[in-house]
Amino acid sequence: MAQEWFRTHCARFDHGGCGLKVSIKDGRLDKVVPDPDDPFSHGWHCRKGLSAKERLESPLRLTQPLRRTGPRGSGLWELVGWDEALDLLAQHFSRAIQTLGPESVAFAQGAPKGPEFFLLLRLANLLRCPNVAGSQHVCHMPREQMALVTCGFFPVADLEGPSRCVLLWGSNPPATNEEGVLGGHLHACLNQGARLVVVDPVRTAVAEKADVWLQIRPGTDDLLAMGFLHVIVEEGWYDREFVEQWTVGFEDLRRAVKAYTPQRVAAGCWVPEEKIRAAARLYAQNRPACLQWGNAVEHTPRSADTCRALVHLMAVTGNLEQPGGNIRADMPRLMPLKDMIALDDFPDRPKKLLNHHHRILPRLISVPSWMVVQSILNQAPYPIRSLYMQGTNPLLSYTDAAVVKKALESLEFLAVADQVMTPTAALADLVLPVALPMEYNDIGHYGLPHGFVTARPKLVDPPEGCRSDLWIINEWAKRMGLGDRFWPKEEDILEAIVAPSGLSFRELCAKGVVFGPKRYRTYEDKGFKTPSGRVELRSSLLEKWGFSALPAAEDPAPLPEDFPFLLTSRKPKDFFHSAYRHLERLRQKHAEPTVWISPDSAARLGISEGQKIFIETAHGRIAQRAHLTEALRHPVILADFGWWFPERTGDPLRGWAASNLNMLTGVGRTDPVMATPQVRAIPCRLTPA
Ligand SMILES: Nc1nc2c(c(=O)[nH]1)N[C@H]1C(S)=C(S)[C@@H](COP(=O)(O)OP(=O)(O)OC[C@H]3O[C@@H](n4cnc5c(=O)[nH]c(N)nc54)[C@H](O)[C@@H]3O)O[C@H]1N2
Ligand SMILES: Nc1nc2c(c(=O)[nH]1)N[C@H]1C(S)=C(S)[C@@H](COP(=O)(O)OP(=O)(O)OC[C@H]3O[C@@H](n4cnc5c(=O)[nH]c(N)nc54)[C@H](O)[C@@H]3O)O[C@H]1N2
Ligand SMILES: [Mo]
Repeated sequence: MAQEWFRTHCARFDHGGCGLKVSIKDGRLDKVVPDPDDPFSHGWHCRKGLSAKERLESPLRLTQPLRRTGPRGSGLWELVGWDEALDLLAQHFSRAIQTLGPESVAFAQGAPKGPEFFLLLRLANLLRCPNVAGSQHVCHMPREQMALVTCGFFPVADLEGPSRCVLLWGSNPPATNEEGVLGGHLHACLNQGARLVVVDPVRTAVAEKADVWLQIRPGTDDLLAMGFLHVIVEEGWYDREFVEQWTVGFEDLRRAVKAYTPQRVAAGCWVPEEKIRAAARLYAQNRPACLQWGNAVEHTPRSADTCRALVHLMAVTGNLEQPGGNIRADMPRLMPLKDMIALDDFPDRPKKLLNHHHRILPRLISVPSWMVVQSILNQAPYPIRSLYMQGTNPLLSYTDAAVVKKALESLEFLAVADQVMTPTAALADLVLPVALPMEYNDIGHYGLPHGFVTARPKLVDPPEGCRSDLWIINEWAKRMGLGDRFWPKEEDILEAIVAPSGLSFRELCAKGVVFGPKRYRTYEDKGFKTPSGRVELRSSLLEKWGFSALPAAEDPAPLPEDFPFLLTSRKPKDFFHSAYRHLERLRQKHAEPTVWISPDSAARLGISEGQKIFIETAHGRIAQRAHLTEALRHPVILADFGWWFPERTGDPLRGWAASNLNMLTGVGRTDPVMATPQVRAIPCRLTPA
């Protein structure tokens, strides 16, 4: 049969969604190539996206629902049909809710991958269950929520403005396409001559291009951000007119940053004083300038205050809502999120959330995953006995992995929907095999403040026994008596989401990408969406909720003698968190878990290139292979995140603990506002294995 070409967008490989051209032959995927005509990615792509065929055709894919027959985690299963699987889910959850109440069950998803996260929230809300565990508290939400309280919108870097200066803070877009800002967009902006400041403990490929690279001591971003504000305020580089007309609390901020002198900040952050001044000036003097922040700013001790100080930086330099600065990226008209998640059906949700019990910010949409884990283990403030998980692998991705395992093992019922038998799925009572991108109709970036949606049409049939997450939730909901609040078919969900745009799903696919309106300085008409209508450098909302109205930072403690190294991490370039170690093409490039250490550190310990070493923290010990590199400096090390071994099929849990970074993390200290545990900047020691 002839080969036919189609256009679609990459999905579930990172935050991007690059345009791809896909050829289909005899009903099967044949070739996948980048789409140079895509209006969003313009041909930018990575190895992951090009592995789509391998992902669909992997022999390790799950293709039938499985029910546990042996002890939990024994790897003993029987095949069941979908009818039986859905009945089991529905009967179990209905019974649990009737007998123990809706708080006794929970749902979980990791990084949202498409509309399925919001459909899961809808199901939970209609069941009046407040427990939807997510990774939002370590992913994006500290940034988003601190921006919302300060300036009323999520400020997105407008690289195409064009910008005259980019401040890249704990973000690595060429490897992660973080927040839909593609590495390609950043390259284009730099090629047009924008200046570049990079804040990163690692000399990344993009740090090499920087005018100023601040090789920060991991975990001191709060201090450095306050130091930037100090320089800009004290030296008078702020935008006086904007500050006067459009902010409240500037004098309070001036007092708050006074103590963070470059001298003090330099000592804490291990960055020369002069470089701090130079970087702050470069950013403040080259307007418009945009700040692109990443995961690192919220993985370190004071996540909320770090994020808030960075919003202040955008504000006082007059870069908010300016072309080339940090702008509002309004979505195209789609079904409002609050309707999709049926928020109005559960008015007392905020009070029922574990978030309320733990007294964190009242606006977080999901429950920080560790709270659900503790609730399972401690049965307080209420016990959670049953859990449904989709698109998440908590044994690898939640902090304190050993405790997570204990919690999952103690559940009465655990169901997991995934594409392969992950260590987490191996602990389940019921495992559901999912259809993958290109095997069902889907849209990208719905519900995220990225300013656009991408079409991801179905191009091939999934394996016979696989179903999309959308289908599973929709059908499950019907069996829970919620048919009238869900949709007849899976496709109807997408039509309903897209309808307000005036398009059908087919029409969206024909366009490929739909952007929201790009508008600047909207505050001139309407003010900012805060209680005062201005940017609140002194936050009335945080004050009202019992938090400090102004950000503060801490000087880091010296490293303890028994843990003299400082462990940090980043997202794997060739994988998505813990996923895709089973794809040959990706695994070839990155065969084993690897920890980067400086030649200086290695010499002190007598460690050589490629040697297996133990990394040990107060929480646990793992092994990874040493790679010696000048990209970081003693005593900082950069370990791989997300490793397990899908090929170790003899072990039901697939070597889940041996190299798992989250064996080394804990929830001893969490951010008071956002509940973020510290996942980077952890004191550790190294020994040859
Ligand atoms: N130490 C440490 N911990 C971290 C982080 C860190 O940097 N360091 N990062 C944190 C962050 S930012 C995040 S977002 C989380 C991520 O946490 P998770 O989302 O739990 O991480 P993943 O490993 O991506 O797990 C996703 C699972 O979904 C499966 N999957 C892929 N596509 C689909 C699909 O369409 N449907 C279903 N049902 N399953 C699918 C994959 O096979 C994989 O097993 O981890 C957090 N944890
Ligand atoms: N390839 C790939 N892409 C992904 C993902 C993936 O797993 N793989 N995950 C997606 C998800 S859910 C997220 S949240 C994003 C995250 O994407 P990014 O925000 O880009 O986050 P990371 O790669 O985790 O870290 C960014 C940079 O922070 C640096 N860093 C480490 N510690 C510190 C520190 O203490 N301070 C500072 N300033 N920098 C530090 C690292 O060296 C790294 O270069 O990526 C998304 N895209
Ligand atoms: Mo994330």
